[in-house]
Amino acid sequence: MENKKPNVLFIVADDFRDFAGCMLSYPQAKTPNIDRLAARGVLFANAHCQAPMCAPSRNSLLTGIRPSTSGAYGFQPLRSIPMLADAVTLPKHFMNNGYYVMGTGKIHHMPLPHGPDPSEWHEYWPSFENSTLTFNGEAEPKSKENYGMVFGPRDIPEEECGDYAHASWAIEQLSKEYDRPFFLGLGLYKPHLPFVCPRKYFELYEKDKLQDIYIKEDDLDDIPDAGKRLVKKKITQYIRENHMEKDVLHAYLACVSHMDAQVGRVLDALEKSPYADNTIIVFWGDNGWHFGEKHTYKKFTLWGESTRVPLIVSCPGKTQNRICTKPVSLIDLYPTLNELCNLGKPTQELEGTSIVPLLDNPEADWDIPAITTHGRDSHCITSEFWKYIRYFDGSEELYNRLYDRFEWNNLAQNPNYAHIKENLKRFLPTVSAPNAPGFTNQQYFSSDYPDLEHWRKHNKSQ
Ligand SMILES: [Ca+2]
Ligand SMILES: [Ca+2]
Repeated sequence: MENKKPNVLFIVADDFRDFAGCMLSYPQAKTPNIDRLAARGVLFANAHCQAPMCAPSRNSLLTGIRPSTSGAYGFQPLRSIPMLADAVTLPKHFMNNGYYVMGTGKIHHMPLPHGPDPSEWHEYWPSFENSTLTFNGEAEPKSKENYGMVFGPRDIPEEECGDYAHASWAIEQLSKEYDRPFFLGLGLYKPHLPFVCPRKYFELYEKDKLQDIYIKEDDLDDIPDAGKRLVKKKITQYIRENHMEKDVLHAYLACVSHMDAQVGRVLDALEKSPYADNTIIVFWGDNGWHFGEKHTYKKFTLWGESTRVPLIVSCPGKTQNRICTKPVSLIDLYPTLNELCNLGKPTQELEGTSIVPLLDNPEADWDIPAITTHGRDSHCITSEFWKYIRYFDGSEELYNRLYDRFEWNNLAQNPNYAHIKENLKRFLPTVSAPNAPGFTNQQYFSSDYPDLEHWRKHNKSQ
């Protein structure tokens, strides 16, 4: 086995913010299987996506190219972006290096034309045209009135859920024999909206005992207009007016546990398979989610709730139950896997950095921050202790992550921290590609900010 290249099990969960139990961001979250994966790997507690939305986050990870370099800031299909049209994606790179490459579920943003395509995967289930299954119970009224907030328990057998089916297919592949190493991608659609899943996962939690999300009433007062314009006013008001905060949180946590259970089934299958000792496991979430923090819901911001994601890398014989607080990025996975599997030199220049040194020693010196981009020229730089945001209009935010973990106190205008700001600014991308066709910068900054009076009244009445 010594000389054999390792297999790769590559698992992504959609819209899964830092609510893995082992991350302690929301300690009541029940993710026993992700926790046990963390116990045999390195849990990156300060990992960030390159864009706080599905398509650009995944396109950047899959190509190793930053949104600011490619112009892929929005929901454009990967191959429609001129600079990415011929990029060798991560699965394709494995294919080029003699791997058997197979996938299921949501790994690319959507089915074709977003991807996956037959040139880069040997097999995709159920098909290249229909890559992600959803179950019948999800066909609920999603309307303008409810802002897509469909949630609640469903009385359906778990076996009929999309993610269950995707996991089952992955399990089946783990029972087969291969004449070469494999790359197996599993894209789980939960906990993405709609927050619906079998009732038993709702019953894991007592809604009334769920810990409140920390929200600072005047949190937006020290935030520049460009930041306020990221806030989703209407959906936030809708949830607050209808007193649905805890229901939404409860439903999300249930979907997290449902997704975690599918991860557990696949981990069990791998452990029982002949591949247990020679398979690298990577688990990641593509972007975060707000639950009212900064008076917004969903993603699409540069604040920590949107940018921070779970990331676990487990390499048999190499990693064991360690937590790394150094800043890392999803874009680092391409060069990391390239190094771990000793593949050939990647075709295009990769903009991430291999985090293998942090797998060897999670406390190694590391001065490369994580960079997240939302629309052209709006970036967030996250270091181990600081966070700096610079919007397209030059306005700024600066937070001390060590003493202000909720990013409440914007220090950007405080002259005492000017040197910190200057230091972080050095990492702002120097390339600023125009938006690739199909998206404009305005689409990222369309809403106005909420009427906080409304929220204050609502809070007092509770
Ligand atoms: Ca997503
Ligand atoms: Ca604030």
